[in-house]
Amino acid sequence: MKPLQVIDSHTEGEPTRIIIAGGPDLGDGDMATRRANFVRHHDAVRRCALLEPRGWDALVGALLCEPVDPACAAGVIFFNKAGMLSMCGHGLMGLAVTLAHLGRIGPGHHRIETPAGEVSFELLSRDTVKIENVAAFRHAANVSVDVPGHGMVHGDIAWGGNWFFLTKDSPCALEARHIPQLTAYAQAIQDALDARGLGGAGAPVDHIEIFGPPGGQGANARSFVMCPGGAYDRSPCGTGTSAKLACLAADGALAPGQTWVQESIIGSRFSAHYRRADAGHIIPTLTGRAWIMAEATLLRDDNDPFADGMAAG
Ligand code: PYC
Repeated sequence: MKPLQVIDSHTEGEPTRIIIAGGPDLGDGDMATRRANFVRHHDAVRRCALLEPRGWDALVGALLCEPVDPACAAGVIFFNKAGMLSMCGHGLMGLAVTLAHLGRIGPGHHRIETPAGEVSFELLSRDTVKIENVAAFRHAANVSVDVPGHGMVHGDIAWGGNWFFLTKDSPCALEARHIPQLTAYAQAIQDALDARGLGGAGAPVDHIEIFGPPGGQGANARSFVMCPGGAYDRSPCGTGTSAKLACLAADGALAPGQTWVQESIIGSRFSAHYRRADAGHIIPTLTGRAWIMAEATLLRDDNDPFADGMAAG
């Protein structure tokens, strides 16, 4: 493995590490094909970049790729400590400020290829990004799941670029001091969903999103999002906010163009709205802020027993 050149950013508190050079050659297929190649042959790159001792629990990774369509600004494959992500809203905002930092784009509209499809964004300033996500939709409403230790939990299953189970049932207030309790609760829901094989369109639901009242003025709701592998999203989660918009749209609770402000568990926010698409789907638009934190080269020594990351990290 070559040294990995990375740029670290955070989006409303949630970190993204983008591999800008030294990553594997995945061929010239579309991003879904390259992701399959990445999983099959190069998972050590994901582990090396994200797991301890070089990374940490919350870190989301991204591999910058040449796009198939040269009119796109880039292609990208997102991943985290547990495996691959189809899309990542906060990561896309981090990618936008990273491309600007590298001088590859200026303010204005740009398109990015992802495994979930093409996403566009507008760089509004050096730290503010508005993204138009892939189509989102609600797959199932008011699903009841028996969660050991918690009883029946009710929620919706929706796609926002990843699969989410969204619930308003919570054992405690959505406050940062309750993060360990919320994580254990979300994991219990995830285990119950897995045990029942509940998912959407043949894929497992692997993100749990819990809702409660907002903590501050001007927001509509606060959310706690647990990502695959058990880390919680410090941002309001772009694909999770998209899934929420799809549920609100399906319930007739939010009109097209109407603003929805979603808070994260640490109080950071995305502002969002949607337009209608075909087949009852919606196209979500999300605005948030991201900042560059570091430029680094990750080195890997074959004699290092943790060269490819620690299994527990
Ligand atoms: O912002 O979509 C998102 C996301 C997914 C996982 C972590 N963040």
